[in-house]
Amino acid sequence: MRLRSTIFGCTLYLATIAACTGDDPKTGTGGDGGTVTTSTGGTGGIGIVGSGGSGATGGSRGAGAAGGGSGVTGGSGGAGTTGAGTTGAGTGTGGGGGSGTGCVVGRAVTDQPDDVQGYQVHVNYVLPSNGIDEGLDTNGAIATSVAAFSKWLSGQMGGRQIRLDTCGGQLDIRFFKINQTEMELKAKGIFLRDAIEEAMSTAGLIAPNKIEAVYYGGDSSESCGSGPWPPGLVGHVAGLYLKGTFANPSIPSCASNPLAPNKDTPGYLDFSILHEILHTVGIVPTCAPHHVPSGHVSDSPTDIMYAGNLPWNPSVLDVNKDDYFGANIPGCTDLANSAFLDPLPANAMKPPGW
Ligand SMILES: [Ca+2]
Ligand SMILES: [Ca+2]
Ligand SMILES: [Zn+2]
Repeated sequence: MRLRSTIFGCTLYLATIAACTGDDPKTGTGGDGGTVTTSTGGTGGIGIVGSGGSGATGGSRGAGAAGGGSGVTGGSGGAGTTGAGTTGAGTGTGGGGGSGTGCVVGRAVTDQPDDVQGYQVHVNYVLPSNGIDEGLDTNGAIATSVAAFSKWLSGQMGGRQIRLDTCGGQLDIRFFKINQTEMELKAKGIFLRDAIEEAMSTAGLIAPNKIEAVYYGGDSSESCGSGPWPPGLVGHVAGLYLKGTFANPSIPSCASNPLAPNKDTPGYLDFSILHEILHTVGIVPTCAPHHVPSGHVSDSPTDIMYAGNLPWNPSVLDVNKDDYFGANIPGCTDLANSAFLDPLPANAMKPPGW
């Protein structure tokens, strides 16, 4: 079924991951023994350690002097044996890496093992096939942006948190490249978000219990972000379009806005991706007293969900708490009851249609 996207006005025109204990893939300089995902000792090459097991399955890859790739200490135990890669033969060294978490250091191309269960926001850095890779997933830029909006949101919610997908205590960010060019995707117009969701869905990258927050490093013709808005449009991908450019020269490019420089200073882009995440949860519902189409409020331009003619200057989550956070309107979607919150509210609600 073709999902129809909704464009949200609101002038949305607009670190490095620390080592996980015991599972530190270190890029080798030896021969390329091939890519492995789980090593049994001695296999050369650069790989990602699987969840740290014990004994034979959790062994380490060899640190081959002559080219067996570099070692990854994975799991506990698992003495390596001599392994042969495609081009290099490595000698395995023993495991003893402690309790591996299965988290990678550097770029992850999978949804890594979750620290917590339940509904959560998983973060992605997505590029078109010919997109410029700025390494935002590995240089701390996206992690800082997420830290900034989530800290701000927590402050607005009295210490409650939106549940983020983490691995080994660090934000889990997945890298994904879409097999379509930047221009092909830009040509989708208001359906860019749908195209991203479709590509990720086809690749099996959308988990039923997750909002996939996408930092897209490509162009957009319509906005700097968009999101689904259930129940009218049910979806999992909330998109931020970092390189959006517009036909109207009076509208600044999305890239004229920087990502947050630190966790205490969320800015336009950081508020924008949060705005789209809140849409994805079902905010603002039509039953809210200040609702204006589609999924916004009209009562103040300081509201993160504001849309209207005034410049958007987000600094408040639901001004007067009467529309979508703690409004307690029977039958109305309310962020305070969302299953995405930590601690989990009593009678926690999934987004409508999930
Ligand atoms: Ca994960
Ligand atoms: Ca309000
Ligand atoms: Zn919006």
